[in-house]
Amino acid sequence: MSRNAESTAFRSALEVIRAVEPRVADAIGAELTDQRESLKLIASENYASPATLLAMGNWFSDKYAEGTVGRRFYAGCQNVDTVEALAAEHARELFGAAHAYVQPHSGIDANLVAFWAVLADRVESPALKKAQVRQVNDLTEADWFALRRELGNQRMLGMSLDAGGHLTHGFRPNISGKMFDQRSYGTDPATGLIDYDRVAEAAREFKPLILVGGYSAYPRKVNFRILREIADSVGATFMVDMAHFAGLVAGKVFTGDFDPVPHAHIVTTTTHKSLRGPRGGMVLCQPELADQVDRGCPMVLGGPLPHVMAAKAVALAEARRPDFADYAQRIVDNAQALAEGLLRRGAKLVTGGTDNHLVLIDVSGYGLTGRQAEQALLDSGIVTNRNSVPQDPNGAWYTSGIRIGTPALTTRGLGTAEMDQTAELIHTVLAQTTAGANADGTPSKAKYTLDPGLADKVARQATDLLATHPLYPAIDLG
Ligand code: DSN
Repeated sequence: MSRNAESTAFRSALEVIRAVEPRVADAIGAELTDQRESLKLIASENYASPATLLAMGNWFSDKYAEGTVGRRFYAGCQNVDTVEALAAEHARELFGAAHAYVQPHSGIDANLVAFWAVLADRVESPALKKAQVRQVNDLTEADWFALRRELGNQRMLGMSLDAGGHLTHGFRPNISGKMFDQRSYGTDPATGLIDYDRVAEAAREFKPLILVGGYSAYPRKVNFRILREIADSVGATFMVDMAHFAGLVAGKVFTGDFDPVPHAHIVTTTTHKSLRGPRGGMVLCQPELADQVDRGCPMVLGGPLPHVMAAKAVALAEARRPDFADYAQRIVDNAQALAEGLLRRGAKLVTGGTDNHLVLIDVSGYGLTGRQAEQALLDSGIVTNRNSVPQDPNGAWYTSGIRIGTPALTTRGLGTAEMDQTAELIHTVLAQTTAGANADGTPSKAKYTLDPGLADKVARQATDLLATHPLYPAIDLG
């Protein structure tokens, strides 16, 4: 496809939008400028391909398609069937999965589908069998009441939030924490690594229905074979949320014990992080859970988003190409170069490095909170997010960490030499930022001082670094 075609497509789209609401067209254009000019180190973000982006902007958005391929509650879904079947096929082939469900709208949706598939399989189905009825509508009021209590009284064991787990793995502010009695496994305070013996001990004591593996801020590989053995030893279903590292699994950087798909009963993911697809979610599972997973809509989802499923099919086809494996390896090479560059300059990193796409800086080493560090970096044109570190004394709002990731910059084509330059920029800003004080003289967790001249200088250096690797080089909006 000619590069000119991409430019024409996006220019024409903006022209059409501008004729109706020019401020939206302007905001879309401004977003491209912002993304082009900022050093994006948010570990969960990426840049989808023009083909993926364009697959979302069309009349598929207008179609209702509740149900599954070939079994819809609406007529006229033959084209939606085509893209949903394609996306599922690409997902199965890419990950070597027995079954793929591509309807979830986001990561939390994917996790809810997975939780309810397990609850339906392990709690609801036996209750229906015991009552000798086929479906919940046939239960007596008393049996239905008892089943609802049982569904709401199940246990989940997942990674603690401050060790890098995710809010949707049973934490109270999220619906998963209101559904499940949750207990967490943390990491070894000395090394920051998962201590599998401690996980096994917690599983033996707590006897969860579901053991959850996966993380959003843990910079190391996880041995899913061991976690599966732990799950089996206590009769738990093993679920892995691979949202952050799905691209590394797809690109065969994580194989064997570190590939969750052959080990877990059920795997969830988003499609827009290291996998580089559209914003959305997906569930992969073993055959025995397939029917329950396919009931995701109407169990927890509304109508599927056919335009996003079309984009998932495109992005998953891209991920099946040989060059995606090279991309995935470069993500990790870049994260390791970034970690080494930071360590060499004296930064303190959780676990002392990384073997995936992310690095967690403990900014207490610079005398800062995560919030102060995040803002100072943003002033300097570097986009990151603050994140808790294990046993964080500053809680989830101020935090003591900065999480940085390389999927997006790797998509732009930056390599290990540029990661060292990036480490220099980050270190310069953090080392030159001073924590501020409240009016009463007590230390502030939010205020800080950074010389604006230095911030501007770093921002210019960041822009220069990015100029060598333009984002969407074929797209000229005029
Ligand atoms: N918001 C995503 C992240 O940044 O990790 C996960 O929900």
